Amino acid sequence: MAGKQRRPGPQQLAAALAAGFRRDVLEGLARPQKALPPKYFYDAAGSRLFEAICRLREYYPTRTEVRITQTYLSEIARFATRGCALLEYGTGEGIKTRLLLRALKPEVYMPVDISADALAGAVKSLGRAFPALEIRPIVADFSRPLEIPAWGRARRVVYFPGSTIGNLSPEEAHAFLKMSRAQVGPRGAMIVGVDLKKDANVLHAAYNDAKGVTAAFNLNLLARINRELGADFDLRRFRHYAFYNPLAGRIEMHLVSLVDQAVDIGDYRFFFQRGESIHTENSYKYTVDEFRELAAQAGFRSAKVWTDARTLFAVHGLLAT
Ligand code: AVJ
Repeated sequence: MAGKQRRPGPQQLAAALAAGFRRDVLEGLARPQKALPPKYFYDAAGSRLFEAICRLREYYPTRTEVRITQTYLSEIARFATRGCALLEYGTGEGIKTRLLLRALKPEVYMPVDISADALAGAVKSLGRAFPALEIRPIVADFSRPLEIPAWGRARRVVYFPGSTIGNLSPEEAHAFLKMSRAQVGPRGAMIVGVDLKKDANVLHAAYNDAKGVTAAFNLNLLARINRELGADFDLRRFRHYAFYNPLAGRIEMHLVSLVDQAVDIGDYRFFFQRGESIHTENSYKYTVDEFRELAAQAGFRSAKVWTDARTLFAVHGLLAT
């Protein structure tokens, strides 16, 4: 890295991210509809709980996307082109990425993640599995505009699996796709995993599992605020609540206060009425055509769509237009 460029070191980055967390929490809880950004679910405990969610019988997206990727791997690799420069948003839990890396043999692989720890772990294990692969991890919050330092000369492809795009509102997803389109350039491509609209009962079960793992995942956000910001949330006084909102086309997750209560975060005190909620996540679902339209407005043509036999999940192959 050139000495002239002012890039923050790991310590500065960690401090900036901690300050961002605090600001986002205080700002979110000050709103009339209290809300917290879902990107903060994934501390070490939250990442473990999310991995447990992915193994749940009710939670179909992960295993369905893995199956689609396995089934159509050679087609997907042909679509993206062997030897491309691959940028992934998020580090994922590995299986899909490993399949793709083995089939694609990218010139360079650049995982982008907000968590330096998650990135370091991924780089270590991927480095062992793919000793010849050049890996350039990028610690960054991809929900904001970011610059990718060095792509090389190969064709640019963005991989965005896991239906993470569902966490964004359609307007935010549009902006995000446009940013990705600018990054990959005129010959670029994108592979995006998108959860499909379906029977609301199936969706409901996926976010209200019988073992309560999703509830624990949701409540861990309050535990994290206690741990990192010294707050005094009593987790027994909040309950996980998730439902499908058919008009908006999204699952909403909330934490509902079971009593009138006050919570302190440092010098700030927040009041909760019995029944009042903190909105913690949206998970938008798109039909194939809806997502095609969204991509088209951002300068992409959905050239390929791979789905499973039960049409639970879609993997879109987008080409720059
Ligand atoms: C990682 C955003 C795709 O929305 O299904 C799982 C997160 N939340 N269970 C999703 C999640 C509750 C997940 N995404």
